[in-house]
Amino acid sequence: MSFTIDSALSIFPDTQVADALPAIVKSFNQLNAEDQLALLWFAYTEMGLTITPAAMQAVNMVFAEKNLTQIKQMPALEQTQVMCDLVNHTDTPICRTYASFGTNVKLGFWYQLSEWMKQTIVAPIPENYQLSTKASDLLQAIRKLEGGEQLTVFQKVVINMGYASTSSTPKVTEPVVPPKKAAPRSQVRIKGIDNATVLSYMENMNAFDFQAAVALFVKEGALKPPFQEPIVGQENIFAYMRQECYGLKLLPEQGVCEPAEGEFTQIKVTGKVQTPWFGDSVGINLVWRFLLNPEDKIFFVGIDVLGSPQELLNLGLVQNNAKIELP
Ligand code: 45D
Repeated sequence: MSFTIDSALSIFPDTQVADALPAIVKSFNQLNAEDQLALLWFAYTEMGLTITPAAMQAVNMVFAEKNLTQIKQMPALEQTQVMCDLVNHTDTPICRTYASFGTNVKLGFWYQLSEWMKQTIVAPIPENYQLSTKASDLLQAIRKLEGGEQLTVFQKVVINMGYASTSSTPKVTEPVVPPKKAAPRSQVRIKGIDNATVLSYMENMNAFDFQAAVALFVKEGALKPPFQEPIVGQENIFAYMRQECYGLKLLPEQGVCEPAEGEFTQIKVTGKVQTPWFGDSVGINLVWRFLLNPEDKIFFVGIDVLGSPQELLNLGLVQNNAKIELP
C-alpha cells in the first residue's frame, strides 16, 4: 500500500494540536457584529502587542488603498457600517474586494484601520461598549490562550471576513511583484534530526528561497497549513509561499524520524515560527509532520499550531470530539 494525501494527513496521530481554536472561532462567529468587533478590539488592544510597522512594507497594500481611502472619507456611522458588513459577510463592493485579498493584505487593511481608530480618523469602538455575556465569556477564553494561539485566532477571523460569492471565487492573484531579495542563509540544527531534506526545507524557507523549497517536494506533493486544506502540487505550493511566507522565521527545535510504510520516512519536528508582523516578540508553537518518499522528496508536510492541553481544558470549549489526550 502506498500513501495518499488523505492517508498522509494522519501521520503522527497523537500530535497535540490546538483543537480549541476552531471552537473559539466558531463561537465567535455566532456573536452579533458589534460584539465581534468590540471583542476583537478589546482583545487586540489588551494584548498590547505592537505590530512592527516595517511589516507593512512587506505587504502589497496597493489593492486595499482605494477602499481604505474611501472608508477614511466616510462619516463615522458609515465607517462602523462597513466594519459590521465585513464581519457579517454582507454582499457589498468593499466586502467583495476584501474577500479577494491575500492574508497579509487583509491583516494590513485592519492594521491601517486600527491606527486610524486610535487617531479617531475612523470611528473607534466606544470604550464603554458593554459586551454581551457570551462575548465577555469568550474574551475571557481568548485571554487564557498563549500569545501565538491568540494571533492565530485573529488571523483566522480576519481571513474569514468579507463576502466571497462562492467558495471558488478566484483570488485576485497578486500581480507579478518583483521577486523579493532572499534573506541571508543560515544553517539550521534540529535536535534528533539529520535528514537533509528537512534541514534544507527549513533553511530555504528562512532564506525565502521558495523555488528551492518547492523543489524538495514531489510534483504532486502537498503542504497543509494550520486549519486549512492541503495545497497540492508544486505550482500551487510555490504560489502559496510567495503570497504568504515572506518574512516568516522558522525556528525548529527538535524532532523524531521513523520509517513508514513503503520505504517512506516520517519526521515530526516541533518548534516555533515568528511572523513578520510581530518580529521576535511572539513565537507560535508549531509542529511540522513530514512524510518523505523513498527518494527523500517531500510527499506531504502538515503544519499545525500546538495547543497546551491544560489551557484547552480551562477554556471549557473542548468538545467531545476534540482529540484531547490527557497524560
Ligand atoms: O476594529 O513551514 C480587529 C506556513 C477588529 C508555510 C481589528 C507556515 C476590530 C509553511 C480585527 C480586531 C505558512 C504554513 C480592528 C510554516 C477592529 C511553513 C484589527 C506557518 C481594527 C511554518 C486587528 C506559518 C488587527 C504560521 C490589526 C503558522 C490584527 C504563521 C492583526 C502564522 C493581527 C502567522 C495580526 C500568524 C495577526 C500571524 C497581524 C498567526 C497575525 C498573525
